[in-house]
Amino acid sequence: MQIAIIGLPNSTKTTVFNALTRGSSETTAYSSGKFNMNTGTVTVPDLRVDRLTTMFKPRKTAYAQVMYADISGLDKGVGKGGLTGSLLNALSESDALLHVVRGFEDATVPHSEGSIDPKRDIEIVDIELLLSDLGIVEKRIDRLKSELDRDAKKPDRPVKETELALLQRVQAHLVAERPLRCMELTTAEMKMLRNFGLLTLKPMLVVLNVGDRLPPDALAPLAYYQHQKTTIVALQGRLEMELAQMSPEEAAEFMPEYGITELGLNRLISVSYDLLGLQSFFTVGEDEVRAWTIPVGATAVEAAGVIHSDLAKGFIRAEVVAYDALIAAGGMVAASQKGQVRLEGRDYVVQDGDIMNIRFNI
Ligand SMILES: Nc1nc2c(ncn2[C@@H]2O[C@H](COP(=O)(O)OP(=O)(O)OP(=O)(O)O)[C@@H](O)[C@H]2O)c(=O)[nH]1
Ligand SMILES: [Mg+2]
Repeated sequence: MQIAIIGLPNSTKTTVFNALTRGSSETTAYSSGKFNMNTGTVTVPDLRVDRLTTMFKPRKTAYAQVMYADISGLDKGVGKGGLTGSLLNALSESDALLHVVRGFEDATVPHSEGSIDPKRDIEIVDIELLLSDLGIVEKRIDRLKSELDRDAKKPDRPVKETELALLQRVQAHLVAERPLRCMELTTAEMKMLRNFGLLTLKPMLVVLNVGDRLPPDALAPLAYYQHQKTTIVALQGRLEMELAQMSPEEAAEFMPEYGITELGLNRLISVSYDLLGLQSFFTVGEDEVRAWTIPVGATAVEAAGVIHSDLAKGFIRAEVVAYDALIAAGGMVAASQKGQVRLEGRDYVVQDGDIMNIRFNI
């Protein structure tokens, strides 16, 4: 799972990336404008994993992880012929976009548009993404049309006609400047569009870097931005980066000084996890307590496959107990005595927080 960080030059993308990944990539007041990509893996904090660790005292604890990619070089104008090359590839291959917008004044940090205006900046990048999608869709429409003209009697004609009709709907949606994630699509249509790597179809999270002070109404100017599946989070970028680069003890000491009780980036990480439509199930034992990532709707056999392909191949049954039931019972044996541990088959739809033990045979 990869989330690509995008935004105008100098919009503080690398700062947010460093905050998320506890990294120390160079942040500069002058944008290089060149394409470059850095990736980092982020642990998803989860109180449930902490409580399971207390309960089972395993030798090892493993949290869910998400990869973030810091991408530079997305500038107004590069999209005149659509985003191209390595930049477009990197964006199309990601599962979601994290769009960083600058919302603070600082005379020492130049702004590519010459003034601070988050609403305008969001629109510049949004239009860029829309144009890129429109370019891809129109190229495909032209091609389908000429194929349909040429081979009037080919057996795959109905399939192509269906695709053409869908793409024309998609085109109209984009021309109306609406991102594709707001479009009503059936599962079959989603599948048809999946291979195009369309950018506005991806879930998007907007991060407003409010700078060194967090006003209580920080998000008010962006209230209009209510696209479906878009969440806006305010973050004190540089402060969060600096705290993330400290040891947890040091950070805990500094946080009261800045009047914050919880790292903003922890919330940001959880929000992006939800945004991706992801959820966790857990495996527990003396050896390891571990969170595994699956999409919402995944079945028991799919979940088994995330652990190891052999578990999916030789799947017999899953022993399942809900997180809350296990905590309430106080332990596995007690949960079992209360009849809370169920046996489920391969098609069981896994629920967020299920604790699973896969029985298999190979
Ligand atoms: N005052 C202030 N400055 C910040 C804050 N966050 C980032 N900056 C500064 O903004 C400048 C740009 O930050 P970067 O993170 O390098 O921006 P970027 O979007 O990665 O830039 P490019 O990759 O070059 O396009 C740097 O000089 C940062 O120190 C903040 O919260 N407050
Ligand atoms: Mg950068």
